[in-house]
Amino acid sequence: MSDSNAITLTPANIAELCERVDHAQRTATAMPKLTDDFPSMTLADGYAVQQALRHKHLATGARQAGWKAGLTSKAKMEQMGVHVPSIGFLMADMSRPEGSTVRTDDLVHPRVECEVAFVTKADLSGSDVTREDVLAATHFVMPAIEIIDSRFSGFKFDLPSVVADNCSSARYVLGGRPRYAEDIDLSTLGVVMEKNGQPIAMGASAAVMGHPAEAVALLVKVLDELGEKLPAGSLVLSGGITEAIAVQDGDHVIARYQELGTVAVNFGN
Ligand code: 0L1
Ligand code: MG
Repeated sequence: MSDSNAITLTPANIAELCERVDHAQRTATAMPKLTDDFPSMTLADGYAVQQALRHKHLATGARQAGWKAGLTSKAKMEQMGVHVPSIGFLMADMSRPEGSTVRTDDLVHPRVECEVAFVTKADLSGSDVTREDVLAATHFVMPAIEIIDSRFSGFKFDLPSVVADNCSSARYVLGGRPRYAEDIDLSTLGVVMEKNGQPIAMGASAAVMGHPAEAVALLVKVLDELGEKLPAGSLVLSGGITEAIAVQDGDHVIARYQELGTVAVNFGN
């Protein structure tokens, strides 16, 4: 597999893989990694499939809420055996209310991550955007739980396949207390995640590329390579502070953030 920026798939291949991923996501059915059939698939091919999927959602009239950065911590990259962060899109209908119950029957391998969510007030674009640019364009930040769901059987995948699968995006829950970014130290925020009343993962926001705004800057650079920008009013999930924790029917998860309050979600059917 090459990480070259060249698209090698034909438009017909991209359309076929888009349908394959969409079916796996909609029916919660595991599929083999895409590189089993397309071994020379590149990272650019993965993004081409992801963009086709995004356009398919938009064509139905669904609203895009924003984007997410994934695989942003060294621990997460090691856990997943990949070496660069990646991005995915967030549709408004992936959002679930704080304290609600997420259906596990609609998901293949659900796992939860604690993330800082950014809401922007100015457009961000270009290949040289910095952490400072991101902070200046940030309206406020909120605590979030991202529910990721890799659709690959046996949980076996590589970077082009994960990117095509929209970086495992599935659901997200916002909650807690929105704060202006300038009122808190975003690099040292602590978070403790509890599952069924037991602390199960903890970390500090510096785990996300030293500062979560760095992950947002990286996301804008990837968008630039895709010919896109981050419009004002976007929601951005900046990447998991903690490792991803598997969840199942009956689980209750609460993330307790320093300065930002708590976010809770239940899993059931
Ligand atoms: O949100 C993320 O960090 C994306 C993770 C993609 C790989 C996985 O399913 O763990
Ligand atoms: Mg994540």
